[in-house]
Amino acid sequence: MAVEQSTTLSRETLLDWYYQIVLIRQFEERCDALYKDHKITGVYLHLYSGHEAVGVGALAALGTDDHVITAYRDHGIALARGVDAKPLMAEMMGKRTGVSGGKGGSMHLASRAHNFWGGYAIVGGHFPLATGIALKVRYMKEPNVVLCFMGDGATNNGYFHEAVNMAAVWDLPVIWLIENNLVGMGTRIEDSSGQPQLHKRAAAYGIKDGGRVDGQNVVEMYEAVSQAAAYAKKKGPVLLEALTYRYSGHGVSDKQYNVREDLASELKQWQDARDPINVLRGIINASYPGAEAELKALEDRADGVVEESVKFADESPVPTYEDLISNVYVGRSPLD
Ligand SMILES: Cc1ncc(C[n+]2csc(CCOP(=O)(O)OP(=O)(O)O)c2C)c(N)n1
Repeated sequence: MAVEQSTTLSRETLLDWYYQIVLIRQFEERCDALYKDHKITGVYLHLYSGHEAVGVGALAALGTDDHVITAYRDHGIALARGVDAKPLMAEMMGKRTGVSGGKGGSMHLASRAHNFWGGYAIVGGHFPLATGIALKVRYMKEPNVVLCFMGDGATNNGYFHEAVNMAAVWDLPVIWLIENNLVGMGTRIEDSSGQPQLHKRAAAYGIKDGGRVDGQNVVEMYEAVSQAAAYAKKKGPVLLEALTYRYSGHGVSDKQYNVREDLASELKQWQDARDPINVLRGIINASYPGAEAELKALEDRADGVVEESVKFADESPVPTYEDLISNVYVGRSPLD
């Protein structure tokens, strides 16, 4: 799908996207610090830093009644979907006021109010759910679309074939959006995929190939997902690939970038040349020069929002025993 920059985007829209991208970056950097401070716990913490323009551009193209689902690199997508930073940070810290009651944590957070269905840690486990949600949309004759984010590595999980194929057979309104950051944990895409241009797999399922988009450019992401959504609602699934880069490795404990000079230099190249904040700054300066003071004010605003979210989360209580056994299949332990 050729991406046409058909829309003249307003100054207000571009500034709003700038704010969202900066908010995600600051939120994630703060999470990194809180993890190192043991305030956020868990085996992994996967940050969205570097990917921000993918989530912000893609979600700007959706309506509030559309559906969103993703894997474990989910905090940034939740913020871009409009989930408030306070319950999000509280969730990160496992607090009762968290968006999932403190029981989901970093990898399993969701918000029904936002049609944001999570947050899944089992790689590929959310693909059949995306197909299922889209089946419901089609069955109920709703005018909506399901946007399913995934990593490049996840496309080699068997669920990818099953879920994408069924969505194709039933012409379901799904956008399969691959966030190709070149690596799955420590394995390069060329070492795991026979066809590293992942969008080309669309041909195998007879669905629309949405092409490869610059995931560091929020405007291109918005345009591509807008076109994909229009197509998916009318005709069926679209497979879209966004090229991006993860700034903090697989998770914050990933030491590859500290010990491998080639990776450190690749990371630096992406940060220097393709950082989504700088790319958008360039677009804003080209279209609406003289916005420097406003951009700084937006950065300060994001800083304040993150600060408040940490305070809120810090002061929130942990879940009670009753909380922990609510909304689960088994109420009390048989030993009680
Ligand atoms: C079914 C399954 N297999 C293996 C894992 C371990 N694992 C966690 S993340 C990951 C790599 C996924 O990479 P990708 O989909 O590219 O996402 P990214 O981290 O790049 O965003 C693997 C293999 C898992 N969580 N689930």
